Amino acid sequence: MKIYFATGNSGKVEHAQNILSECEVEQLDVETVEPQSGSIEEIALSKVKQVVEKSDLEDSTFLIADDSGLFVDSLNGFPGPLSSPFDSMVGKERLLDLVDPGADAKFRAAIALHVPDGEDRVFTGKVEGEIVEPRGEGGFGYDPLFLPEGNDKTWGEDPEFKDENSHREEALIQLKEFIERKY
Ligand code: ITT
Repeated sequence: MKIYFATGNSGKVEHAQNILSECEVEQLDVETVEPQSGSIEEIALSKVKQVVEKSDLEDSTFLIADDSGLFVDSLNGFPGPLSSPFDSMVGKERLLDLVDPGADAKFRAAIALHVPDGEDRVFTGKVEGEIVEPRGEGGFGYDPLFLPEGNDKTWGEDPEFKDENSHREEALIQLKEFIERKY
């Protein structure tokens, strides 16, 4: 089975291909407008809907889109769905102007699936941890600032550990189980 992944981030596609090993995952880099919403589930669903409407996809197409972010508990989940603009406009390290090291936070991912013969669905994943002074060069985005619960290395220091224990990994495994059950 072929699944299109609507994203500009090729790392997300590579990760999905590793998990969805029975499928062929192909990147579809179509511009979408992210609605202003506090819900990554809603944003991921909106991304697939926009791509289905915009693209000339066949009726048999399976399509996924991901929305993800870092949610700081004491900031009511900020930056959350605004993680990408906060980093590009202000800089991710500036999160430490808003909270002290040790602040509870979580990474969350939502992956929306469009199927040809049914309702769109969302699969989610979450990893709890805390914000620390940046450590490590690995991973991307906020990885150096995130210390997952039960580990003494940030995701920037230990990207291999992250790969197997991430919010996106959890959502992708649920997606894989759903596809295996239904198709
Ligand atoms: P697409 O929207 O095209 O899929 P993107 O990279 O812009 O790609 P998002 O809109 O989901 O993805 O933005 C998520 C932002 O949250 C991303 O730019 C990072 O700053 C941060 N983020 C999400 N997942 C992350 C992870 O696993 N590690 C580090 N930062 C992450």
